[in-house]
Amino acid sequence: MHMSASALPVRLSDYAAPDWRVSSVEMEVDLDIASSRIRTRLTVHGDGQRPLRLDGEDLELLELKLDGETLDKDRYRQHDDALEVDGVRDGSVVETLVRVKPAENTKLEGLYLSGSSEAGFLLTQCEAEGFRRITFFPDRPDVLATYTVTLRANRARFPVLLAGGNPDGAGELEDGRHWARFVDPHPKPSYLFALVAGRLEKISRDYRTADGRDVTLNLWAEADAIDQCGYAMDALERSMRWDEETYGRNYDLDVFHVVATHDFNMGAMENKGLNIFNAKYLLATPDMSTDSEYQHVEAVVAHEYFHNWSGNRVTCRDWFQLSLKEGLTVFREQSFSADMNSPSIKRIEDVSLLRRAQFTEDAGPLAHPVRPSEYREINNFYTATVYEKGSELVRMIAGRLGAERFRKGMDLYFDRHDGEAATIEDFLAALGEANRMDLTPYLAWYGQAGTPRLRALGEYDASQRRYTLTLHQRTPATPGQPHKHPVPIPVRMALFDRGGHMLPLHLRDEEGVPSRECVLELDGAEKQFVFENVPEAPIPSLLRGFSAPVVLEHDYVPEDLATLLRADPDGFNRWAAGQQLSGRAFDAMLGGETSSAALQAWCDALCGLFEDADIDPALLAELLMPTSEIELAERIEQDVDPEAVHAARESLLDHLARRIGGERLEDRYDALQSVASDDLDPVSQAHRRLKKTILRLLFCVRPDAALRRAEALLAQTGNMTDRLLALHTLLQGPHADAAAAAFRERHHTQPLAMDKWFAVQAQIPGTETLQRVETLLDDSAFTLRNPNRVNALLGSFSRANPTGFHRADGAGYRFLTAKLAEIDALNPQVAARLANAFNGWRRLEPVRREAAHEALASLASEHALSRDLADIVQRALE
Ligand code: 0A1
Ligand code: ZN
Repeated sequence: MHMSASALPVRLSDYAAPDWRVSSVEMEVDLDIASSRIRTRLTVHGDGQRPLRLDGEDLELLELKLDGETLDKDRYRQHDDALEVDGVRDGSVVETLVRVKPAENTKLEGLYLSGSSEAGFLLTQCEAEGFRRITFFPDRPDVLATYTVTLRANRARFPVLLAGGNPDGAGELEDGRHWARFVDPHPKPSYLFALVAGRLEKISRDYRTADGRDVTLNLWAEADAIDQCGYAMDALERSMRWDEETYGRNYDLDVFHVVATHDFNMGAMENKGLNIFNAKYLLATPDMSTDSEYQHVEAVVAHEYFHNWSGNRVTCRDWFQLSLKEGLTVFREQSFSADMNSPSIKRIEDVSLLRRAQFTEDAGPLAHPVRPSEYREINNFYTATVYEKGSELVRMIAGRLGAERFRKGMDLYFDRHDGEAATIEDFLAALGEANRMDLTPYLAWYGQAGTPRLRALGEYDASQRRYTLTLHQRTPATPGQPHKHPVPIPVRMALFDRGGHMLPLHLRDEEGVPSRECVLELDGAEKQFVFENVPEAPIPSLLRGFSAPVVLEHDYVPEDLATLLRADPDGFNRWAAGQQLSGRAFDAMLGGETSSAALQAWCDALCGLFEDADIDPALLAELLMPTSEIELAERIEQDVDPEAVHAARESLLDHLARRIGGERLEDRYDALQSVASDDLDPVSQAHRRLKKTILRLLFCVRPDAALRRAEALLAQTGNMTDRLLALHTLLQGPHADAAAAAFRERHHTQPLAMDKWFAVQAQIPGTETLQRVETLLDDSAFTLRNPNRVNALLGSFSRANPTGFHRADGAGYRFLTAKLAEIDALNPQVAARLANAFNGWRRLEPVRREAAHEALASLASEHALSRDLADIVQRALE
């Protein structure tokens, strides 16, 4: 067994307050591409009982001083990952000088180079543990200090020098060098440190906060992209206003910088006063970006800005509390996006992401609680569970409190813990105490992995006009957690009559005016709820708005789901009903039942909605699409055959397309296309969304008609949403290569467009695609060094192309593991994330299961893997 010597796990139960704290950090950084020097002075505090231990990784120590005196070798010890200094006293100043090599840093963690040595710029990424790759420091989030940072560099090569905080002077030095100083008065953990240096352009805007501070907003990018920042600037301003209005939170420095880079491991980073963004979440133009990318830019700009309070002003005590900032900030970001756009479409998107990414994670070998209890590599815990499920937990609690009480609780949380490193208990305590409520039962959600199954059983007693709803919960076992406890589950619900009208709810023992919607609290394993005066056997609409992150099990007859799909006034619930119905139709199809009642009911309802002149076209587009292959595969307990899943889903689409009819599809598409514009307004966006769905359906019944329309669209359109739709369609026809070449020719100078070019080809269904992906590896635009490029080609292939990746001969698996070994040597974080594609391997049918197992096992045995990748592979194999 090769793998790699894996470190001992870090455990939440072992948490101890730091021996040494740091009150202030002074840094002097001499920047250069090949070699940079960092001098750091730390003022430290502690009782002196133990040596001062500073984390450090890949640092060359040049000097070490304690209270001004250079230390002899017998006064300190240097380990692989730390420096231990003896004789440190309370209030001592510890000074280190180190050298690092940014251009050789392919991990993109610490100080690194974005772009080429000649034209690129320097930047840092510190979360979670990158600061220790810049200087020696107690690199843990509960050590908060103020930072004074002086940057020095050659002016011609690095005209722009930025660090987090307020500017505090700048000037010239000898030999064409210059300097700039920044002071951040807000105590912060080291993971929020950042600097940027190079040739960058900016756009600026003045902003006055609600509490009267004048702030300069600067968005920075390389010269060729600076005209692509306008949309992000507007989004930033909207985010700032929203946080003032919704949470009463203002920005707190004189300047706010945001920088775009094409070389970034994640989406973006909330460094105090100096956010750094993966360019794909900052730059946007109609010619280059899809509608959904515009939405992402708005959401990620908001997310990082919102972190200024939920994460920066109040940070996390330790990395187990990661969801304290991430779950909360995703929740805030989702609420903002819902306010800026269509709330029901936003909820549909969020829930379908949760089901695709988080439910699958929770059902596989990497399942972990929102607050994990141990980790080997923290970078592997920036997961859908910590982010998306974490957000659902905040949403549940916010729903439990109601808007006004939630705001009161949030005020207390922010005020009480401002400048502190807090825990999830602190969060629940503040929300509870502000409202004299006990929210501790919700803590159970944070500690337990797995998606609860909520069973609902309805019984109608006609003689009593009484409807009894029994709710029952059970959470399947997950790795390391065989026994589960009940969690509080709020079930928002309504009752409908057979005609699709909502019934007034007379819940037994409840006073007051009957409402049409209520929230039932399931606070144990099982509970019954009795509704009186119910005139007929009702259709329950359960878990409205997705009121809890659970899987709902209820024995609906298909016709009842169809009624909800047709008639529920809430768009999200219509979609949820349609998803359940298509799931049932899928089950039947997979079992060989090609014309099930569920399929009929689904097609009939959608066919009716297709003719409905009042329905929002964006919603219609969502309703017309059956559940994704990834979610459908989750319905199968064991022996998943991805090809069979694909075929069954295709046949659902086929039936629907035939039921609606080729002619009607063509007419509707042509009508939408006749009024098409490239604008970003909601109506144009909704039309594009519907056009995409219709072209997909049309391709099932009249492929030639669909291909003709795609050709025309590719030639005519001025926006990326349409162009990508056209390319996606044409890639499945006889002129695939010509279409791909035309797109490449047009966009070869735009990295973000080229990512889509790689991605859309990697997603062509079928066993042939592996060959195409292998060829694309040799394209001059491909490189394993750029995370976006790797994710576009290899991520799309392995995660968004089930029939391509899961070839029965195992070639997809062997291909991916070979690439994983290469990528791991360059960038462990990227490799580890890519390896998640193997998550569901144990549930595959035996032939594929064996092939996947073999590929994973040889990856582990034949290579010395990074801690990041070894951790994922090990857990997958356990
Ligand atoms: N905190 C960032 C995400 C992030 C996490 C880790 C990173 O490097 C390993 C970079 C960014 C966010 O939630 O936006
Ligand atoms: Zn975040």
